[in-house]
Amino acid sequence: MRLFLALEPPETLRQQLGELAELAQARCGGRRMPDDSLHLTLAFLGEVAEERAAALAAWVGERSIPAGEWRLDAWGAFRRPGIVWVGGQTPDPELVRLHEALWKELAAFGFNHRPGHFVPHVTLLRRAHHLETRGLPSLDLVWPWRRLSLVRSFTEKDGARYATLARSSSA
Ligand code: 2AM
Repeated sequence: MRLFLALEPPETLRQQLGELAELAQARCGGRRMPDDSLHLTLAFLGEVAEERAAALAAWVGERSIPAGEWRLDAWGAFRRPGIVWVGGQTPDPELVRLHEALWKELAAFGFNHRPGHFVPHVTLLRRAHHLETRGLPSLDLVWPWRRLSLVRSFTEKDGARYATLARSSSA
């Protein structure tokens, strides 16, 4: 099964992000992420066998992560898959630390972190036709995060669907 570690937004923020996704879609086209799928990926694990997935779920369920706040103040786009996202103007240092600490621990499960620059972001649109985000409203949102989620991704005909398999306890 395809798994990743993520932060899930608090409900009020989820709604705000959904409204931004609607505005962005009107301007950029493409497919809007359903509100209940909005998330920040901290570590993408790819295909994981069932037994290892159960061990990962237990590991997530038994731990906590330090609490933090992520400031969302920038629109961005990834050209190749046509992604429009919201995130920070610079990668948030606390999230970068968390991302690095998680990958160190994941090594104990035999996962290797493929080198690549970590850009914390929330994907709002996929397959956008225009990647121009100028003219969209300026952002200043705060995402208070407390818990880590282990999420499974299912591929369906109209896009990916996600199911949360485990959550860490509150810090
Ligand atoms: P995206 O939203 O930028 O596409 C489930 O697919 C989650 O894992 C999404 O947040 C997706 O990021 C991310 N993801 C998918 N493939 C990935 C990869 N090869 N490396 C890092 N993140 C990936």
